[in-house]
Amino acid sequence: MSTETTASAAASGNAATDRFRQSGKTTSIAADVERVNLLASKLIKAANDIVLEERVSYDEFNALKAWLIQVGEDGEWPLFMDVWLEHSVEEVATDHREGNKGSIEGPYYIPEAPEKKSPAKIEMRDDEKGTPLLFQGQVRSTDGSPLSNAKVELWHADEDGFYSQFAPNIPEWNLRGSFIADEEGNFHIDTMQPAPYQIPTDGACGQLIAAAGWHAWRPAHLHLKVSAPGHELLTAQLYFPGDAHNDDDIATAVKPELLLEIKPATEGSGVQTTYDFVLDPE
Ligand code: MBD
Ligand code: FE
Repeated sequence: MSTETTASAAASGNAATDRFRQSGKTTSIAADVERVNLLASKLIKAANDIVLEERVSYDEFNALKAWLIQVGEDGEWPLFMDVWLEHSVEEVATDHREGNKGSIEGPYYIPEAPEKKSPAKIEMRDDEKGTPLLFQGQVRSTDGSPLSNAKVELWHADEDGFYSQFAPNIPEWNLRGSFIADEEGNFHIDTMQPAPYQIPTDGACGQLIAAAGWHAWRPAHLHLKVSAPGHELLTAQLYFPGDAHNDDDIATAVKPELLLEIKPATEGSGVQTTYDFVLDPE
């Protein structure tokens, strides 16, 4: 198979790296000398403490150097950062909230997905594989008032665990959409149940996972960004009961409040779930 037809760590990693560079999130903090001094000094001290405590050898030092070089070559810094660090950043950023718990964004969000008015079906292939999933609910403020015309952005992997725009041969906006709720904040989205997701095993992050004897799995998940005027943007993930990796997500991004309740569909085949979001006023 050619590299054009096979998902590879370097292809998805480099796509995520390009996306990040274009995302507008790369604003410099270099003007804040004191803060950079504090954070960089602490990081370097933590690394030196490990070397001294664990008596790290030259072989280990050079293995790390080679591995760090490879992370860059595979474009896997976004993956590494989001899998092993973002959950703590998310915790700090949202611990003041009274409304909905959120979770990490991860490396595969794309802004400005096609907008549709709810009720709607997400973009998918005619022969999209999997179990149809009706995802519905209401968006409210912390005082209980419905947020009319709230926006629910949804993106997730397909039945094979691949994300459009990061794996080859998937239509551009497949399983990605931006849905406008009704006047009562209600949304109704027809999609397909995603599969559990294994982070790429053939790149530098996969090499670390194998070398350390870890596993590469994230439980099946829906990614969401929920927004309404005057309210804080909620970035979240929702999970499916019974998934083998809900308790040992490689990205440490599962919270009990984010577990869905899944029922058989009342119309047609597949399953359905209702999940209400509560946004904090700004
Ligand atoms: C994903 O789909 C994801 O959500 C995260 C956090 C990391 C890698 C792949
Ligand atoms: Fe994901």
